[in-house]
Amino acid sequence: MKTLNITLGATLAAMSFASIATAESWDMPMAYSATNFHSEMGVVFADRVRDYTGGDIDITVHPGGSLFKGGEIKRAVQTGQVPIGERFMSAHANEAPLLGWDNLPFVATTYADNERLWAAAKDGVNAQLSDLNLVALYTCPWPGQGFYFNKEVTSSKDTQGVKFRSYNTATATFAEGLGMVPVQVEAAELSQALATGVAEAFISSGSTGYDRKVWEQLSHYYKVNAWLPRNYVIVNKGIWEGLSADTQAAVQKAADETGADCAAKSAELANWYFEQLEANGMSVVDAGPEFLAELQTIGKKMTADWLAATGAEGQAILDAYNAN
Ligand code: PCA
Repeated sequence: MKTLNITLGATLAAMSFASIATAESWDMPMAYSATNFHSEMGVVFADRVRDYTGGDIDITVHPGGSLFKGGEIKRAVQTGQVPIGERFMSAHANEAPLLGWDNLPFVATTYADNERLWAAAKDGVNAQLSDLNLVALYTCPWPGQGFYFNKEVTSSKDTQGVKFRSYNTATATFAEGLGMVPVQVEAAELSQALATGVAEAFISSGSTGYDRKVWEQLSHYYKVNAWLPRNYVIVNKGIWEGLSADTQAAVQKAADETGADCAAKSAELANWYFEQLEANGMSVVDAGPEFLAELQTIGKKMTADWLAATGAEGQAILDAYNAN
């Protein structure tokens, strides 16, 4: 009996040594505030990964650009400074144009259409990410994009010279088309940019306006629903490929479930955000016909620019989307 106990004890010690040896702690920088649904879902993802890998991968989420700023997260993951991180996908379209698939105005304006467009874009996007030493685990859409201003706007005659916070090159193009002056600012720094006058307008969902309490400076939100851009959780390709097939499957299961939950949460919250903006004194209305017509004209140019940058690959995505 004693021998058996000793053997058993030694086996348990070896087993726990083995699990300590393979357990990994991963820091996961995220760009948006801790209470934003993307960040909350990042924590759900981390919990699921811990659960499904039996504790082998222990992810700590760092929201709000606290570990790396939004603009630094992709490079940090690419270079392995951190194994995993979350970022706004179309912010990287200047480097890899296909990643702007979700930033095409008025092409996919519902969650269902955004999902269909992603289905058409996914393989090409994943191939570009692989070239960048990245693997996407899940993506999650923001609610539809509209315009924030500090005054009533009925057409581009009201927007000339306005300092406009953009979040990628495509939104800078939009701003220029409206005679505005773009300045790129991370969401985490948006309140400060508005308070100091660096920016006085921007395009985003109700979500970011709510997170940043923009009613303190701004008065009008114009619903446009121009597109539903996505965040993605990306992992360093070398680190990913170093995981066992079982661990990869467990992490991917966590990712698939979290991506679906996150999209559902986004849809559920979309109107709630508008209610909060209104409750805090903002006017939240549909963009007027003149303004909308101008946005549609600029939008066509933005899609043409994207097709020029992505060539046959971009066209194939749109063709596949339109054929469905
Ligand atoms: N909020 C993010 C990106 C899209 C959105 O709705 C932002 O404004 O930075």
